[in-house]
Amino acid sequence: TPAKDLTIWEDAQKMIEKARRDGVETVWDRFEQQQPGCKFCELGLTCKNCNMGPCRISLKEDGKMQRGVCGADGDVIVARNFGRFVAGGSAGHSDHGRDLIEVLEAITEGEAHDYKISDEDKLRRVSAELGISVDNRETMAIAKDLVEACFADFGSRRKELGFVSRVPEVRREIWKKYKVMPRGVDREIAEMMHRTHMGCDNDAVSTLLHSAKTALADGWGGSMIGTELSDIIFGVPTPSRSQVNLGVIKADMVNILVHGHNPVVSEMVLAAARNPEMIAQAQKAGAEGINIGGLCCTGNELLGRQGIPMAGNHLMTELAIVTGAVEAVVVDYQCIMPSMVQVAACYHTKFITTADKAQFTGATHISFNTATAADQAKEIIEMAIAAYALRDQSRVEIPVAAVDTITGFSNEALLNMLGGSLDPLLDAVKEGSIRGVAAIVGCNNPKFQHDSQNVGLAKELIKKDILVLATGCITTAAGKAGLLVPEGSEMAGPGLKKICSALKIPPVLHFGSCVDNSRVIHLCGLIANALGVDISDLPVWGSSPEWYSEKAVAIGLYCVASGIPVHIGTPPQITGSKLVTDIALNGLENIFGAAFLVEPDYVKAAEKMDERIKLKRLSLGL
Ligand code: BF8
Repeated sequence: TPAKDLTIWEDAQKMIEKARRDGVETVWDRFEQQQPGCKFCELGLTCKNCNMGPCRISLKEDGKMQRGVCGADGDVIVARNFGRFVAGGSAGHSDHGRDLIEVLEAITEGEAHDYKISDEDKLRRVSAELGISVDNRETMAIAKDLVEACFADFGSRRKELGFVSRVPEVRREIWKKYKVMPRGVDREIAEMMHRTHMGCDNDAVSTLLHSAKTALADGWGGSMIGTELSDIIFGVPTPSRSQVNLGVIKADMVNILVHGHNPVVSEMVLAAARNPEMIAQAQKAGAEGINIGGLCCTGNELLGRQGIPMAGNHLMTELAIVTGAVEAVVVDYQCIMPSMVQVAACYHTKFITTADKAQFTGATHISFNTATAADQAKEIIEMAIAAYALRDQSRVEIPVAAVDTITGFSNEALLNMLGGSLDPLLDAVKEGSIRGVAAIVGCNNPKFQHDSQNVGLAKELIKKDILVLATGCITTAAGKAGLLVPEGSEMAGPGLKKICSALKIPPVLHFGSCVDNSRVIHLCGLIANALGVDISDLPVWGSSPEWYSEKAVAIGLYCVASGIPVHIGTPPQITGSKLVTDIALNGLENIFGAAFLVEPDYVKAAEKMDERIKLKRLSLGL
């Protein structure tokens, strides 16, 4: 397949061609090798939950293979598989959130000298929200209570999660009615595993409702804790200028790319790279200095808080190494292709893992520990500097020049920009300059031409005066397309263009990493409360056109259960069950006032999203 059919970007096309010349296998090669996929799996009709099987259910109605050995039918099997998929995604986000509680705990115990509380105001604000007394109390005493409150949200001691207080009352009533009020984060995930063990929840509807509950525990629990504690420890994102694409890799520098999700490692690597002693070492090795670039969501964390440029999104991660100019890729966890080890081995690149729960055979592992973080980060930088000496400059190709962006929005930054109140935003929505808001969650999937849907949908939506919030891997795509600078509003409709010019903001606002979709649901809660309505009454959408991960489905489901309809470009593996598919596309609307829309064509998707926005505006009397 010609590279131009695989991706819309010049930097990616050139690197795919170079990979082919260099004999490097990429995600697209492996995708092709996997075709055709297994139909039973695609439909969700395989079950491997016990050893009487594995089983598969036939769609032919000839009486054979209509049930697994245990007797489960296709609906039950599809629902069980989907439930475990959601549990996997929720576990990923939430375990990330828990890691931040542990860092905050270590700070309060004086065991993490390299970390600090960067935003005391936010610590106090969030703690007060969770019912912790903050008046006349020392910062560390409050932080200790916050640590306990957050840990409690993971167990089964509480009746409901702390941040559920941010959810409009009417929505909470719906959750109570359908028994999906999330309790402990770990509890819902463990219960999902229990329910889907052979012989437990054998009713698709019941399993799906618990899937929603598990996802809500992620969104309003694990993810929200992850976001809020990251802000407290590393600072609340504020808009700043930066750059994106493979052009952020510099031929004359020691290039280190951070990849994964948790800022706990990448922030330390960044701090070490700024250390004059390290820079001097790099210069001694013949480089101009040390350059840090981001990949995927930990890239988003650094981009939002520190303005560190973004080298690429999910499908760019292998290609970044193919430039031949990357000394080290430092990873923590999630969305890191195991193939990175093999790609790195084709060049002089060190592939360094840091999380004991995400180890890769063939990688250099540094068991990262908050007590020794700065020293370990220094060790990583030294490895990269040593690798620089091994770089073969004749194999270096940096395909394009970097593109400018303004990134790092957050609810706080937004409020600040609006002068401290949501009113100007609400007024813009009321008068129709901004007709609605859509949050696009990144991801790439080789099932689509890379980023074609992400960019296409964002452009269609802003044309219709729908403000776009970008999280995760769409950030890089939007940046490359010129949508993350105020001038990008030239591509927007007249209303949105007017607002963007007045506020000097881009038509697509970078709202952080995937965990930061908690900012999006929080914002929706704030807007709904300000208008005195439910979240499902708002002219809002979530979308993940090129989604691939379990986490993306967890996000989609917690948005839907919170009242935000969600567009996805491909269905999850549920289409083998008419019942489950119908619930996802329609039934959820009756329960939560929002459901999924599956539409692989971004133009049609934007039209359908727009239709609903029109209806919602009408019912709000706008
Ligand atoms: O959490 S957008 S490909 S990197 S899953 Fe992964 Fe998707 Fe990127 Fe971040 Ni989110």
